[in-house]
Amino acid sequence: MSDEMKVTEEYGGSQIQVLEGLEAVRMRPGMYIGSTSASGLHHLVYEIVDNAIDEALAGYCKHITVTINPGDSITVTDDGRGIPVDIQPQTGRPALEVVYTVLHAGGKFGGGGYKVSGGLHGVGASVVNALSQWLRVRVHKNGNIYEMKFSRGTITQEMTIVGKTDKTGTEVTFQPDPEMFDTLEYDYEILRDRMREEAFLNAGLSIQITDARGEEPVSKTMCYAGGIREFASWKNKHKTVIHNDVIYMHGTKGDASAEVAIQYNDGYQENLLSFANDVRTPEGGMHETGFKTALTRVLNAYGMKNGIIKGDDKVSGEDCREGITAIISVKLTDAQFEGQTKAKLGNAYIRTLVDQIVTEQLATYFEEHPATAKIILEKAMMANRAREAARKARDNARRKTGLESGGMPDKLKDCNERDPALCEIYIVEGDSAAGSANQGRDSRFQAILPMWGKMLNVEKARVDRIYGNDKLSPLIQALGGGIGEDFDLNKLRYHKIIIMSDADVDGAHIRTLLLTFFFRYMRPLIEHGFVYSAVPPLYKLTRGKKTRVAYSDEERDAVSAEMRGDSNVKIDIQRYKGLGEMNKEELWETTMDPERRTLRRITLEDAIRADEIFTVLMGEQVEPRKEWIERNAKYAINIDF
Ligand code: TSJ
Repeated sequence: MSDEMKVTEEYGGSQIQVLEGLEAVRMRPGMYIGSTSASGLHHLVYEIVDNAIDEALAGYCKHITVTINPGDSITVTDDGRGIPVDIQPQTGRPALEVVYTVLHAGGKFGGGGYKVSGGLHGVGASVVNALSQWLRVRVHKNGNIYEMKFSRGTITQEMTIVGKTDKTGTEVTFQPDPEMFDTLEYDYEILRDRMREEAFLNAGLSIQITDARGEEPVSKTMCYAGGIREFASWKNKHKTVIHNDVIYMHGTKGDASAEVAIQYNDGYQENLLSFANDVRTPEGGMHETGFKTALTRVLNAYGMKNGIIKGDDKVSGEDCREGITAIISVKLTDAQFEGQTKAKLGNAYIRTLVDQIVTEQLATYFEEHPATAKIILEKAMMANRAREAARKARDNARRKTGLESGGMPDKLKDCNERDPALCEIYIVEGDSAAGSANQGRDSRFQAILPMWGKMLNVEKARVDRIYGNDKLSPLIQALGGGIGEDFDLNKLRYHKIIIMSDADVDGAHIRTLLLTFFFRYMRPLIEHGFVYSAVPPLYKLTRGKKTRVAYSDEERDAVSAEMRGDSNVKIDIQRYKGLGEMNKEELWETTMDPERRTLRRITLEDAIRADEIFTVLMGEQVEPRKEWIERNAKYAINIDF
């Protein structure tokens, strides 16, 4: 009690509130910056930069710099008007002081779920001040340089004019408080990536980030005149896009604005990035909902109107978003963040705004760019067919394979072992190779499944025909884990699934088909590293009664030289044309014996590549297929995964 009295004597009433406010921040920092780990530490920078970005949004600032100084203090500067320094009538204090000492209500992590401020952000300066061991701010304004200093939220130097200037702007340097944070080390890449995002989201704004901690400073300046249009193409930079122009739409309603940029690539991933007031909203929310609804509606309407979609062939929302890269950015003064991590935008009027913008402007864009519209729509219809086919295949698999009854396909030569972790299944191309594999295997733990005794002409067969017919049923049945959404790794009967096919074009096709199938319908198999490619030898070398094999041209030459030794005897070299040429002993020794074989584990990247090749090879369009084959003709023999 007496302490409080003393404070009352020394400070005015409003000062007590100030200290109590900032003390609250130091008592529960997580409430204000999310956490006191690395994420919270970096958040301090974002809070300060937000203020400078507000100045840019107001139209007064073009360039922001962020510097990590030696010792991990941070300096942020802008070339805006400078924080006001005049005395506020309500408090009788300089506005600059109020900015740093008065805790603003709410905050993204606060209880209210609101951000309340004149600008879009700019509530966090006092929070950063409270959590800084020291903080110094300099304002260039009115021809003067004003300076003020703080320690852990309290003033250590009142606002003072320390020099003259002909510029305007704000410069802040702060040292995060070691008493408050678990870690004090800034990660340059994290800050750079976030600043890049800010630069994309605020077209024309230049942000320079510098790491001045090392011998040589590292620095990057980011400025994108095209804003989120460039963001979308940047996201696609390692992808093959299916239309060159980024589709851009924007609009405003009252204080709120929304913009959307779209570009499709030839992949299957949905790459949707949404932001509210430059803050990522990974859980989506009203802006995403508005976008998705409108996109689906516009694509279907365009397809029906132009006779591309007939009758019941409507494409679903998911179909419309296969291969999409979309940036959605909305700005509003009363953003409500909801959900577990306050990462979901709750303002319903934003849904209406985004929906309106996309409905009107995307339809117009499609009218003006029919070729692009057609490409996108065809991709969605392709996605729709694949989804339909997968559903049919699933139904078929359920019916025909009687997963529940546990019936096994006739062609499967199963192993005796029952523990899936110890079991292997070889998927073998062709009947003769399967014959050798059957006789050569160790039947205790190795199962053999022959497939495509007579190759179906995969090159001509369409996606839905392959999945729709029963060619894959025995495989689904043998593996036992089901398919698609129902796939269950726990029911899998083998933990090594080994594709054994020839090193020729047909073999490559079969691997492509199988990998694509696994990738699309049993992806966990690949993610868990259960799929392998057998590596059969390419050459057999014979000297008298001695034979050896080689898996590559280099090895062939080395082995040949070794076998020949000093004598000048002839070594017979035979190239295996296919697995079918090997007898059971040869196959066991070179390709199946766990002690001697080589297996290549299939990675997700391998599968993604297979999926891409498959799409081109099996797709509807003849031209891309022809092009691909021409482009890859010289490699076709070596397509290998
Ligand atoms: F976080 C912060 F407050 F410390 C901070 C603020 C940090 C940085 C790097 C920049 C800023 C900041 C604030 N830059 N520019 C401004 N602008 C204003 O505060 C400002 C200037 C003029 C007027 C006016 O009406 O004349 C109004 C405002 C809000």
